[in-house]
Amino acid sequence: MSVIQDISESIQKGKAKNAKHLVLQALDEGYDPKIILNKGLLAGMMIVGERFKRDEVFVPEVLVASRAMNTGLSILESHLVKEKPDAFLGKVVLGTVRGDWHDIGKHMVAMMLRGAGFEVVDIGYDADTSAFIDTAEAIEADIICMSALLTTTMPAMQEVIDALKRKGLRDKYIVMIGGAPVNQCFAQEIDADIYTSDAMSCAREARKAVLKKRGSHEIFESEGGSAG
Ligand code: B12
Repeated sequence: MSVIQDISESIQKGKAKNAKHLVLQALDEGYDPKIILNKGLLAGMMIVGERFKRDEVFVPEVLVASRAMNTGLSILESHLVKEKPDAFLGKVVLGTVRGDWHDIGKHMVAMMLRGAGFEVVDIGYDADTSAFIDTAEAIEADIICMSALLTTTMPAMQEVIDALKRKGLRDKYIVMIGGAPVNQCFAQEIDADIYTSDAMSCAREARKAVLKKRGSHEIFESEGGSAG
């Protein structure tokens, strides 16, 4: 069995220490960090997700798997985002919305945003409306990024946007949303500025958006993307 399969197994079994050692071993063996992420860590997490869906494993098992996943992810961070960003792009407040504990995707988004040159203030999971707005005001953020993994917590994204409107702050911030159940249609419905489906495109669209807001004439056509 390859070290990549071992990594997937370690996530499925929720063995955080093993995950850490195996990720280091895979890096030593010269594996591309993206392969380690996609075919090792995420593949393992997806298998856990399928078992969870079929009621073969329950919240405690998924929780330990998530911890192992986040441990592996933290080792990979500096390898995934190697290049030093050429410029400081701006500040982002990032959190998973109220009622929602899912934070693996959020960690990946934070990683990619930092790699792109943003300062990211991560307000964690189960973050309420005031945490997003107060933090954005306090650090003079450019972007508010919200993550949700449950259909039942998606409305909390709208609450943040509605509160921004009530306070007369809506146009001050670029609002980005994401997470598996979120889509472009929902982004339009709640008046978010940008939806993207993954962490890489989140960083790319965030970069485009701040530069556009500042009136930069940089040309981005060659980068593609799925901005809303
Ligand atoms: C791990 C997990 C948990 C863990 C979370 C631990 C943690 N630290 O994150 C625990 C055990 C706590 C958990 C609990 C629950 N979970 Co859960 N969980 C999952 C699981 C297996 C994996 C999620 C994950 O990490 N995916 C991997 C990451 C990398 O993907 P991602 O989050 O989508 O992120 C990517 C993109 O979406 C995007 N992105 C994410 N955020 C953002 C933000 C922005 C701004 C942008 C632009 C992009 C972006 O970029 C990321 C990387 O590319 C999923 C199943 C699945 N296959 O997804 C179920 C799942 C999400 N859970 C589910 C459910 C039902 C629950 C519970 C209600 C179960 C229960 N009965 O208690 C509870 C709710 C607890 C709560 N209040 O939140 C359902 C949700 C169904 C729904 N549509 O509402 C799922 C889909 C499982 C299922 N098939 O039934 N869960």
